[in-house]
Amino acid sequence: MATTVSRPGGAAIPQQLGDHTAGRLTSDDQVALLRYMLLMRGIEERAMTLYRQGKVPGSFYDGFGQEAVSAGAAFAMAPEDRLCVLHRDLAAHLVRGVEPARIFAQYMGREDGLTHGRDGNVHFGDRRLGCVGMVSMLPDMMLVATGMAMAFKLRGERRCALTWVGDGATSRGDFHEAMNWAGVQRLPVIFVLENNQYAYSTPLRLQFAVDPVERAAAYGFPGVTVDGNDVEAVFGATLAARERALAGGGPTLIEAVTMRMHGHAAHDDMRYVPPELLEQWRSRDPIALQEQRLDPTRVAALREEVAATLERALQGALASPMPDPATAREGVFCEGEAEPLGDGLAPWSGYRGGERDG
Ligand SMILES: Cc1ncc(C[n+]2csc(CCOP(=O)(O)OP(=O)(O)O)c2C)c(N)n1
Ligand SMILES: [Mg+2]
Repeated sequence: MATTVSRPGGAAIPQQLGDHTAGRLTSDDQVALLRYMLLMRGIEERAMTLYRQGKVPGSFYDGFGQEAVSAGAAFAMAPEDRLCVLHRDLAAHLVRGVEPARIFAQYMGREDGLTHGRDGNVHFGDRRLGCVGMVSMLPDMMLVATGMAMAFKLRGERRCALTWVGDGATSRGDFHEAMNWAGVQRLPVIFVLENNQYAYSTPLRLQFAVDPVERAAAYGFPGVTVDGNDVEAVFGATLAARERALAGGGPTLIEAVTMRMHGHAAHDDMRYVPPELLEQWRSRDPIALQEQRLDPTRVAALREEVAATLERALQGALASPMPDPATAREGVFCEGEAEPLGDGLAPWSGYRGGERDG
């Protein structure tokens, strides 16, 4: 299926959708991808309400409209791979096995959250599931992912690291350092460039003169562009990049073209975004696109199941206590030997009985 994705002020990007995935995703996989996107959207919608009720301290960031980027990329990764998850990539945590109740609790600063109340909506990751929680300095997680990939190479391990990176973060020096080292060392790392048209209020045309995906060639590895609202296209591109990395082919930069449908954070009314641009992207909602591929009866049942799951999760999180203030200084710094990261879930059925067990 061929379609186009347009950018404001730029030429249309031709897309070849579905080519990578033909024959690789079962209908259960397709439903699973939709489920992760519905969970992400449902959690973030409910969390926005909690924020407005004053139950979420600090700021609130979401990835409304970008669900396909984290769900599709994380779904292509194996349990032993390692992920650095950014602020608009909630579905990646879900794919790796974080329960929705823990996410609600995290946002509300409760004891049962991933950080037990040490942080809120953005900086978290379950290291037992192979995820590194982000730090705010962007795009430092590219360097962390590159470092993990360097370790895999030095140890001769057949594993891959992946991080997401925003369009705005590509203008920083760290982006170039990570790209350069990954290219020189041919490291098994995947950079998913989440091109959502804006960095805070700055549109793409004020950020760079050359599309950053084209920079990959300058560092000696491929840059590919996919429709970031098509979860199967993101999955397919990530799977291909992972296979390349494991075969010793080195890194890939995947540009997922999408749109930030909400403000930078909950405080931002995004009046600087032209309404017609939003309308254009609203008609390409990633959840609606995936639903069109599936049996409507199955979709309806799934939506009901997700709503019930989220209601239970929310009630569970609301019942979670606030952390004991006396413990505030515990678990902030590493004491003693650091434990290695653990393996996460990798629900893509293609790993069952395949390379993982073989
Ligand atoms: C080094 C650095 N400078 C500034 C900031 C403040 N900041 C946080 S998010 C953001 C915009 C990031 O835009 P982009 O990379 O496109 O990601 P998006 O928020 O659009 O997903 C900025 C400037 C930061 N976190 N790190
Ligand atoms: Mg951006």
